[in-house]
Amino acid sequence: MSSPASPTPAPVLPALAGLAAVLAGFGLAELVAGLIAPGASPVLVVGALLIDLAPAWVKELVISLFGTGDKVALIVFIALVAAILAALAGILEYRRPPFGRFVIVATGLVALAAALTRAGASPFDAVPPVLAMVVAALVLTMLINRLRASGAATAVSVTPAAGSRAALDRRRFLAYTGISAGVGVLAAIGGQLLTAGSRAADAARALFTLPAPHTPGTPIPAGASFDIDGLTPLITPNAEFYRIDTALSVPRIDPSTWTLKITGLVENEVEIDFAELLALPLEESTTTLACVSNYVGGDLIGNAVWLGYPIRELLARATPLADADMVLSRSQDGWTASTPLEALTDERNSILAVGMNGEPLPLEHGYPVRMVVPGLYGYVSATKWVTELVVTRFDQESAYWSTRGWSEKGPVKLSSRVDVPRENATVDAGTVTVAGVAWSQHVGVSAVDVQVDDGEWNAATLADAISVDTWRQWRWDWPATGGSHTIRVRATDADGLVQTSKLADVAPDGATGLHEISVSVS
Ligand SMILES: Nc1nc2c(c(=O)[nH]1)N[C@H]1C(S)=C(S)[C@@H](COP(=O)(O)O)O[C@H]1N2
Ligand SMILES: [Mo]
Repeated sequence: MSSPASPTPAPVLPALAGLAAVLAGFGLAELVAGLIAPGASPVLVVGALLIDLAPAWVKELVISLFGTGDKVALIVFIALVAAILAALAGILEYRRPPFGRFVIVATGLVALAAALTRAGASPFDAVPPVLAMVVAALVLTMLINRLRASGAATAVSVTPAAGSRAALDRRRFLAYTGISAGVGVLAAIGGQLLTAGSRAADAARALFTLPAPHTPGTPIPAGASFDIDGLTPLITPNAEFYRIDTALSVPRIDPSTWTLKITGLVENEVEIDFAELLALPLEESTTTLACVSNYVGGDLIGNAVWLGYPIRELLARATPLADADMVLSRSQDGWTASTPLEALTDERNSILAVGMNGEPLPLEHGYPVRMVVPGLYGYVSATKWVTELVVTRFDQESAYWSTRGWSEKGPVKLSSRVDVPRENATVDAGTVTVAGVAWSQHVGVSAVDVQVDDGEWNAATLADAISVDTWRQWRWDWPATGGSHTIRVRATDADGLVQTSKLADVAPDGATGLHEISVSVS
């Protein structure tokens, strides 16, 4: 028989063995993470590492492709890479042992490094990746040995007895492979259930009743919103509020353990706990929050009624030294933002927020406490899960995104958006309502103009302003005639600055350009 000395089956079976081994290791690691080290699951720590390593252009690309589905996209990406490495490990282990195990150990070491370098990592966080690595390597060795036994049998299957033994070995191999993969999947599901169910933060938030505001916010004028189908609501419901952050698993802080420290260039260090914060005279204010990654016409912007305490008052207790010019705020998971000290001490409503639209902050929007600063993009001001304010100087410290290609200061740029009609809508000739929002946080919008094709600019009607810190709705009745048209919007701020038509990318400090939509009129 012309059987080769070392039979080489199609790479499918070794690849399957690799996948099953990695699933088993990964699943058990998820289960153990759920039991002893929530947040240290290998997928999450590797994801967090990738997020931290991504330069500005990658973040921008991912957000432009997937929007707030960026985290799902990242997990799918990690799963794909892991599957490719697993298949490769299986094939290598079959052809050139122990190189398959080397691939697994190398990948495991990356996960281990990722787990131990996270902010606030504990030694327990080493357990899930080490377990994943050991289990995957053992299962891989076991499965490949099975496969080799069946392959060896195939190679000499000259007699019917040897042939049926080969078939039996192959069935055994497939059964063990299936069992390994199945155990892995079940363990991973168990781990997910554990992490979702047993969290002090969820329970505390569910029981927490928001205190009534000591100072109610400026009432929202009746004329602040138009009743137009498809127009963005003036106040964004919490469930629809955009979410952008680097936290792959939402930090869950038990409020009874939460404190905020004010340190750095101050005369007195200040520390305050959650009960003390809630006992202070809380104020309500409506502020629009925007992300620097919001492209022209995009929806990474929202407006909410926040309940919180002025940061200026807490900073006054700490008394910043004369040479300080920045506050580096830090979140529980180690993210940082650099806010000009002045934006936190001047008269604007810069707050430590505990409430959002009449509810405790949702977990993903920073529960129990976040910052909200009118006029600055979120990446330099809106720290969620905030636990420390370091009073410092721009020439001494840099924040998370400033070290990744984004500008260290980020005032929100004057902008406007058309919501109605929708892009590419078909409308009937006659009077068509064109409407949208415009914003220039902390300066205020004074006018909005609309242009059809290359015609005149027409003044839109502005809804009443809540304050200079919120977006304003606008509307314009368009006498629409048949054909295809382009509608373009442009805002002017309270200082008379007209929104530029010059295109700028979102990096490094926010997009510019005019939003335009195409419609056909029939
Ligand atoms: N802890 C933490 N806070 C954060 C971020 C983050 O990654 N981590 N992202 C910031 C960015 S870039 C923005 S735009 C806002 C978004 O707040 P939201 O998710 O509540 O809309 O949060 C800011 N606060
Ligand atoms: Mo952002």
